[in-house]
Amino acid sequence: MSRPFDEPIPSIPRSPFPISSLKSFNIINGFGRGSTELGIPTANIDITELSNEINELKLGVYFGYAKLTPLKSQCDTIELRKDGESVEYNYGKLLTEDELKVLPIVLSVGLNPFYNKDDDNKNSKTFEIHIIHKFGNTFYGCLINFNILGYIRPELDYTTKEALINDINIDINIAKRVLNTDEYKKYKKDLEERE
Ligand code: RBF
Ligand code: MG
Repeated sequence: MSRPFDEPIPSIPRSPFPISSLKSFNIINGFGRGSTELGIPTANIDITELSNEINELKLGVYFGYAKLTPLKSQCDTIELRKDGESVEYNYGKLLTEDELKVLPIVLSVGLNPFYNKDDDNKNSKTFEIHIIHKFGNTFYGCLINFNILGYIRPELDYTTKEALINDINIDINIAKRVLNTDEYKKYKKDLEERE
C-alpha cells in the first residue's frame, strides 16, 4: 500500500541516519495552523539552532523518536505569535509521566508550499515535529531532544487541506510501523539516557 513517491525504508537505519539532535531545543510557536486547521499539532523549533547535518537534509518527511523535558521552575508566560495571537507558554509543566517517555515522531522539513503560495513566508524553511501521541495539554517552551532515523517522502504541494491531512496520516502509520521493529526500537535508548 505504498504511494508512488514513497521512498523505500531499509530494515536498519542507513547513512546519514541515525542523526541525533545532539542537544535539546526549546519548542516555539509556529503559525498555530497545525493544531487548529489540520488537527495535527507540530512542535516547531528554531532552524537557526540546528546543526549543519540537519540543516542540509533535503526537504521532506522524516521519522524518529523524541523526548520532552519540562522546565519545572519556569513560570508560565505569554508570547505573541506572528499573527498577533497570544500563546501560553507553560514550559511542559503539565506533561504526564507517559508523555515524558520517548515517543515516536514524524518530522517535516519544508517550505510548506500548501500554505506559502503567495505570502511572505515563501522561502522560509520550517522544521516541525509531530509527536505521535494524544497530549492533554500544550507544552510550549519545554525542551525536546530527538533523533532522525529515516526518510519517508519528499515535500509535496497539495490542492486541498484534506489531501495534505490524508498524506500526513499515512506518514504517521508508516513511522509507527517501522519504529515498532527491533532494529529501530533500539534508538529509543540513547534518548532515554539524555536530559
Ligand atoms: N506541508 C506541505 O505543504 N506539504 C507537505 O508535503 C507536508 N508534509 C508534512 C508532513 C508531516 C508529517 C507534517 C507534520 C507536516 C507536513 N506539512 C506539509 C506541513 C504542514 O503544512 C504544517 O505542519 C502546517 O502548515 C502547520 O505549520
Ligand atoms: Mg507547529
